[in-house]
Amino acid sequence: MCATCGCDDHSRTIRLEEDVLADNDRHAAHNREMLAARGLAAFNLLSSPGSGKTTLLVRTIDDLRGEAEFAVIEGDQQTDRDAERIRATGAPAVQINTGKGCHLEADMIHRALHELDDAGDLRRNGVLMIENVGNLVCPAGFDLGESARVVVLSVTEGDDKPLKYPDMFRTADLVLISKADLLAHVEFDVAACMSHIHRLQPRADVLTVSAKTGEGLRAWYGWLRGRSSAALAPATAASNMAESA
Ligand SMILES: Nc1nc2c(ncn2[C@@H]2O[C@H](COP(=O)(O)OP(=O)(O)O)[C@@H](O)[C@H]2O)c(=O)[nH]1
Ligand SMILES: [Mg+2]
Repeated sequence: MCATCGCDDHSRTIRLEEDVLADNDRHAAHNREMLAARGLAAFNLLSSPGSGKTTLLVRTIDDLRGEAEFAVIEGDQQTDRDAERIRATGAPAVQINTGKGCHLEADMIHRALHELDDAGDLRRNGVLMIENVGNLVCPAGFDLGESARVVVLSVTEGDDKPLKYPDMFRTADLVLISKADLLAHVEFDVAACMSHIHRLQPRADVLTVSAKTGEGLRAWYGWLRGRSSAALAPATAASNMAESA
């Protein structure tokens, strides 16, 4: 009997967790090789449900049309509603339903990559967007082989979320504070939120955006270009951006 939590075999639980994560890391490394071989930049979008990930992806694909070739992997517990929203833009999308699972794992991404590849949808030097399952806890622990992690936090969720879900924000390369058009209607202190984020991850970039009004999207596209130089050519950027703010 484990003295810490009273379970039958605590050490076995920890060993199993370590095995699962080590196995995931092996698949993630393989995904990274596969993406690098094709010159693809891959972004893992993480957030709680409803923060605006799919809406932002749809607008990004529309605004950067002609500049970048996007492919999308959608993670959800059930339904292919988000993949359908992406396909409506003309971009290819593979839906992964995790069922009882609360996060995407690297081997799921590996299978989805092959599905996209077999269909001829993994364009050389393109951009792969991975929308993770809405959850601020579990997805933080699973490397998918992405180039960078983008955590989306909407202003309706409260500025204290980085403090409550530190693992998620500690692994962020970029935090998008979304639904900025609602700032006038909710109590959300952007400066305080940024300070919480930077205490956890000093190197994280933070941008305030609204997929509805277009506020901050120029900076988001600039960040994407910086992280996927082969895929997004700055020379054609200005003509394709529909910044309204
Ligand atoms: N006001 C406002 N609503 C938004 C914005 N982005 C998304 N939404 C709304 O938020 C809800 C959830 O959006 P969705 O993209 O499905 O979130 P996801 O679950 O993170 O993919 C929908 O009702 C969207 O219309 C935004 O920038 N401003
Ligand atoms: Mg979604």
